[in-house]
Amino acid sequence: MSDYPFTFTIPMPSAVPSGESNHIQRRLSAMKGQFLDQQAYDQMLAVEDTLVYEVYEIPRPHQAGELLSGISIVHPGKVGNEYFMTKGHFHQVLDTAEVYYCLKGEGYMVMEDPEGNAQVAPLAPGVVLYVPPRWGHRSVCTGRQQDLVTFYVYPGNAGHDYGTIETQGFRKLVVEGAHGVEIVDNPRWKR
Ligand code: S6P
Ligand code: ZN
Repeated sequence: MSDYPFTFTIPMPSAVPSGESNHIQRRLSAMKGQFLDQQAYDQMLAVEDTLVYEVYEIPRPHQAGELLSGISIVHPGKVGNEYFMTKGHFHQVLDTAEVYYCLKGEGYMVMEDPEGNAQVAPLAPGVVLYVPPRWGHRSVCTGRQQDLVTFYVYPGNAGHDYGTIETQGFRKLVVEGAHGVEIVDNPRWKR
């Protein structure tokens, strides 16, 4: 890990950052209970433990004053009619924000605050999304064949709270409907 100012590049189309990074891979098996259609999930998993998304995190100390940045890549696919997505989280230090810059693909950022206010923002190349403090967030890839690739930056001390989302998911789901992508209410969600 560099103690000096440093640069890196994000070569396209791979979007794998040059230089040192922590590569995290999340497969279907790591997402039990996250997709609404449990039967479709079990059937898919029985065939293959598909790679759903990857993160390349630029290594920095997880402490206040630092910025954590990296690349998030959500692969195309669906479980039932629900598009592949990240697990999603609130920041453990709830009062910390995050910026996403979309480099490639198409999709949405599904967000909500602890009071249950929901927002779903479209992502496309060139879109910068500011996720304010307190808003949980999950990225969803709606492309048929293309990855959703975003660059993110957030405070080093933010941490992750996955438990709240694991319990009942986000208020909104992104699914393929009769006429394409639809944002629908999550029937499992309770205030
Ligand atoms: C971290 C930031 C992203 C996500 C990544 C994977 O605060 O929001 O780096 O970690 O998109 O999502 P998740 O929900 O599995 O951490
Ligand atoms: Zn985050």
